Amino acid sequence: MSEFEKSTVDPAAREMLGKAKKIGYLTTFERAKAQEPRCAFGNTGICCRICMQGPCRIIPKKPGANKGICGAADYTIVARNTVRLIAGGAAAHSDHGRHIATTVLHVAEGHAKDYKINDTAKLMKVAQRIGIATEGKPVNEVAKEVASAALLDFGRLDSSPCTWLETTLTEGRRKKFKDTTIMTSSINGSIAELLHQTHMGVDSDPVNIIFNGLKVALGDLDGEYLATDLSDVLFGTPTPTVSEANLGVLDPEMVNICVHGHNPLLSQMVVDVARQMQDEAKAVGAKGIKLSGICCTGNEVLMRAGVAIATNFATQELAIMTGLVDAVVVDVQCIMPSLRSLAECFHTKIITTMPISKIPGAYHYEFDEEHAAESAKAIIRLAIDTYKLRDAKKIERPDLKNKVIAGFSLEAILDIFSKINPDRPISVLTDAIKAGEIKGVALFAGCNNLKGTHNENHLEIAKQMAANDVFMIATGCAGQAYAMNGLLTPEAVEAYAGPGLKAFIGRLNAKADLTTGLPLIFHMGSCVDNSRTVALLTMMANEMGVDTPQVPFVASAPEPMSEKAVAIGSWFVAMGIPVHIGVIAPVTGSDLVHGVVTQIAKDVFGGHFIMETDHQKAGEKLLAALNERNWKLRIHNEAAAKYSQTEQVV
Ligand code: NFS
Ligand code: SF4
Repeated sequence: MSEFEKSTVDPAAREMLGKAKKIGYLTTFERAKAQEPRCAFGNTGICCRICMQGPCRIIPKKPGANKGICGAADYTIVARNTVRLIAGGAAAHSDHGRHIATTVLHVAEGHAKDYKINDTAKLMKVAQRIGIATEGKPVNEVAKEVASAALLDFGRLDSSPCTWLETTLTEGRRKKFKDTTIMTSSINGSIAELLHQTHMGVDSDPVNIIFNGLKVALGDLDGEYLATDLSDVLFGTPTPTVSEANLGVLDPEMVNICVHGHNPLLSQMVVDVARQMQDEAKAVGAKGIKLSGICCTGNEVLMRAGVAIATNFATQELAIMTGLVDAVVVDVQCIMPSLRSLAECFHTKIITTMPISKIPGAYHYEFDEEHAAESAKAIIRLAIDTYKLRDAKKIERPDLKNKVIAGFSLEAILDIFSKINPDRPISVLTDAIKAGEIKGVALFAGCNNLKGTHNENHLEIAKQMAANDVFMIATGCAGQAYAMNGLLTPEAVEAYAGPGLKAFIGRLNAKADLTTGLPLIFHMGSCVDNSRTVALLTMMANEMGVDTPQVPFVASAPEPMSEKAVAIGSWFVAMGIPVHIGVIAPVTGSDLVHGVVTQIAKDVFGGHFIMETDHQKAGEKLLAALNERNWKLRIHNEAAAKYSQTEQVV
C-alpha cells in the first residue's frame, strides 16, 4: 500500500511523489497539507476584504462582530465573494475568446500570415447561425464579419443581447434570462458592472448580487462559445482521434516539450512547427520531438492533432519530476508558479509566452502573432538545445500510459449518430433515453482540488454512472483524468458500462465506421468547450420539445478548483441543470446564500448546486436527479396520451 494513496489514485503520480520525497522537494500535495487547518472564516465565505478597513470576519454571537465594520451582513459578504469568483472566471474564459476572435479578424485582414481559416464549413455555419449573409462573399469577408460580431459581444453599448447567447439557446431559456434580467449584452461591461456592484457600500441585497453574478456567468458562456467556434474556424473542428495519456508518454529518446495552459493560438502553432523541425532534434542525437499536453491547451491539441496528454492540473509538477521534460511552454491559466523553482532541480526550461503571464526567473519568449511560426520555432530550438543538458541520473519515468480515444466535437458525435438516423441524428440519443436504454447524459467537467484525493472523485463517480447506464461526456481536467486512467477506451466500456449503456455504445460502434471502438466517456475538449456540451443539451431539448431544465442531463465538477469552474457551474445552473460539485463551496457562512444556490435556484431556473464530497453519495444524488427528470417526462407523456393532446415530449 503506497504512502501516497490519500494524495492520488494515479499510480504514475504516486511513483513520482515518492521521487519528490527522495529529493526533498515539497510538491503541491505537501503544500496542500501544510495549509491545514484552513481558516474557518475564509472557508465558509464570511471574510470580507473588499475595503481596507477589513478584513472583517463575521462572528455571529459576538455583539458588533456579527456584521462587518460597514454593517455588511454575512449574506452580503458571501454573495459578493461568490460572484467575484464568477467575474474572475468569466474574465479568463472570455479574454481567451477575445484573443482568438482578434486573431481571426487579423487573418481576415491579411495579417497574422502564419494562421489561416482552416474550417470554412464551420465558418459558414457560424455566420449563418448568427445572421450574417454568406452567399457570394469571399471567405475573408465572412471571417471578418464573424470576428467583428464576436468582438462586439465584449463591448456592446446598447442593451441588445450578446449575439452568441441570442442565437444558440432555446427559446425558453432566452425568455427566462430576459424575464430575470440576466441576459448579457456585453461581456466586459457586465464584469465591470459586477465589480462596481460589489464595491464597498454599493449593493447589499444578496439576491440582487447573485442575479447579476449569473448575468456575468452568461457572459462567460458567450465568451466560451465564441472561443470554441472561432478556434474551430482557425484550427479545424475536432474529429475522433487516437492518442495516449499519462507520464509514460514522455519519451526518453525524444526532445520532450510539454504545452501547458489554455490558448490554442500558441500550442497549435508549436504542434505545426514541430513537425518541420524533427531533423533539428535528430541533429542533437534525439529521435525527434515529442509533444505532450497539460491542462486545457493539452486538450485543445489532443482534440485536433492527437497530441498525447502528459498529466492534468494537480500533477503538473510531476511531469518535470521525471527528469525527461526539456521545456514546458506555457500560455495562460492554471500554471503553477512552482514549476519554475522545481525546474531548477532539473535541466527543464520553463518558457512563458504571454504578456500577462510571466514567472520570475522563467524564460519569456513573447508570442508574436504576426510572426507566430518564428516565435514557435525559437521556443522549440530552446527546447532542443536544452535536451543536450539532460542528466541521465535524474531520469525516472513511470511506465504507465493509456490509450485514448478523443476528439468528440458535437459535430463528430452527430456524425456518428447520423449513421443510424441521417435525418434527425440527435434523436438517436433522445430515443435511447425515452426507451430507458440509458438514463440520460452526465457531463464531467473541471479541475483537480487537493482538498480531496487527486482524480479519485473523477474516476469513481464516472464508474458509478457507467454502471447505471448514463451516457457520459467530459471536458477539461476531468477529461484528462479519464484519459490518464484508461476510461477513454472501448475496453472501459466492457469493464464498467451497465447493459443499457453497453448496448447503446455497441449500436453506435456497429455503424460508426471508425478504425477503433468508441470509448466509455466522450471527451469533448477543453473547459471553453463546455460550449459544445451546452449545444448538445440545447439540441436534446429542442428534439424533445421541452426546455433544458426538463432534459435528463446532469453536470458534475468532481474536483473543482478555479474561478472558471465557478463561472461554468453557475451558468449550467441557470441553464436548468443540477450541478454537482465535489467540494464544499465557501458559501456555508450564510444560510440564505447557501439556500439560494442549492435550493431556490431550482425554483427560478430549474437547476441548482449539489455539494457533496463523498463520491458514492454524489453519484447517488446525480442518479436521483436523472431519475426525477425521467419520471416527470414519463408522467407528462402519459398525461398527454390520456388527454389525447397531440404533443408528446421525448
Ligand atoms: Ni478548466 Fe482547463 Fe484544468 Fe480546471 Fe484549469 S486546466 S480551463 S480550470 S484545472 S479544468
Ligand atoms: Fe469590512 Fe465592509 Fe470593508 Fe467588507 S466592505 S472589509 S465588511 S468594512
